[in-house]
Amino acid sequence: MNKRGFIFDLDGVIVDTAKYHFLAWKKLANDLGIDFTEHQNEQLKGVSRVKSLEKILDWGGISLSEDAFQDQMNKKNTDYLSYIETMKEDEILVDVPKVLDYLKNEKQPLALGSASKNARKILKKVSLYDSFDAIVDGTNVTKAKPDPEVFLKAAEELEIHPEQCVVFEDSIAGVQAANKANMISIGIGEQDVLSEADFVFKDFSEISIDFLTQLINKQ
Ligand code: B16
Ligand code: MG
Repeated sequence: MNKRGFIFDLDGVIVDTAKYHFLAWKKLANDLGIDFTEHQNEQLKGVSRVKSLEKILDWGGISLSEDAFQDQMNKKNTDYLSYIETMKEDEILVDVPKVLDYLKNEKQPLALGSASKNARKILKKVSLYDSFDAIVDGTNVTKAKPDPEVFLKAAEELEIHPEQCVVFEDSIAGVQAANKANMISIGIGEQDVLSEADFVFKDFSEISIDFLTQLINKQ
């Protein structure tokens, strides 16, 4: 049996926390008098907390002292954590368990590759912490997506060559990171947004067992 490394992004792929990031960033931006659109939000997906705040301030033409910057970062995270505090298994996105169970059954190594520093906390909340052979998150990397560091580290931990890895991603930055790592990129979301991905599906309900079998056996 062929072995591939299957790497899953977290926010927007496994759980719908992308909507909570959006709400928290929008509140922060609006409180600073900065407009914040869905289109701008798209550019923050998969991007680290620091880089996201830098971008928002840049859009608003605002500069902050180091302390004030840190205060805003903390504020955003406190707000975000208040949303995820009550998360349960029912916030796992459609058919994610079907795909994880199938790959596990086929003895395929599974990793999480997320930019979030809250990833482990969220996985525990939705009882998926033990579903992965490796977890690489925002606490383990120094370079943010689109840098491929997070996925290359995940591949290393799984002991699978990057070219034998498959990445599921909902963000433009994450798809670019997977492509830079020479991995197969699978976009979860809209085709026109994630056009750089090798394959795009609206969600996991569109991913068939046949497709996964072909991925495993692809030379
Ligand atoms: P945190 P992912 C990313 O997670 C989110 O997409 C992005 O919106 C967020 O800013 C980033 O994590 C950092 O998250 O503030 O929780 O450390 O999509 O790579 O799983
Ligand atoms: Mg994501």
